Amino acid sequence: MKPASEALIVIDVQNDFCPGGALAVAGGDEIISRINRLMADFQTVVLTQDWHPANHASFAANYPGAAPFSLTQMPYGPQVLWPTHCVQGTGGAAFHKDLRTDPAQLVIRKGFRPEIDSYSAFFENDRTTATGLDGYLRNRGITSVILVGLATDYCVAYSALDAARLGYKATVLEGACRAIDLNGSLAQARDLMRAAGVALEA
Ligand code: VGL
Ligand code: ZN
Repeated sequence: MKPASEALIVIDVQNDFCPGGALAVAGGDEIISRINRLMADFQTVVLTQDWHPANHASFAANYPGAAPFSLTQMPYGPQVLWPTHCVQGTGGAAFHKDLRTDPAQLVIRKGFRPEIDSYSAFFENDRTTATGLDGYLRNRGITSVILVGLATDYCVAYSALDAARLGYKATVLEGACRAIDLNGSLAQARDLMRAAGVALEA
């Protein structure tokens, strides 16, 4: 068993990010059995759930003529326009049926405000609007977070970068993650994580 100061953060293991889903990540379902086993080692397990309203600003479908995976400019910076995914209450937003959810003490939903996306489990994409996860972890004496899930180069990386910025020891278990890898996003995310002091382990 890991010490009480370490938490496992399981990012967005939802149907829409798994094969057959609206924003499928290649091999997204391959990581689930390892994540289930990892949960047993941690006293604190947090799941995140991408949870968008249908009119969400990150959906290409909400911009006439916009192609999925194109880039737009938001007040908070550049934003990829995604295929419609993880709409609140839909099957696509549900956790994959094989993911164990009982061991988790907290589920953080994110991306629920129509006007702003939220890749990170800690802050929305303006990097300042808090989700509350930092307060929860701090109040429970957590100083180290181990991150797994989907996708390595978006929600996992943003969460790991914020964790490091907030002063947590942050480790990404890359073998328990899968990437979207859009226009070099995986290499860029890995470089940023390394530079921020995030430990990248297999
Ligand atoms: C994610 C793109 C859009 C992720 C979520 O979980 O990495 N990526 N929404
Ligand atoms: Zn999303």
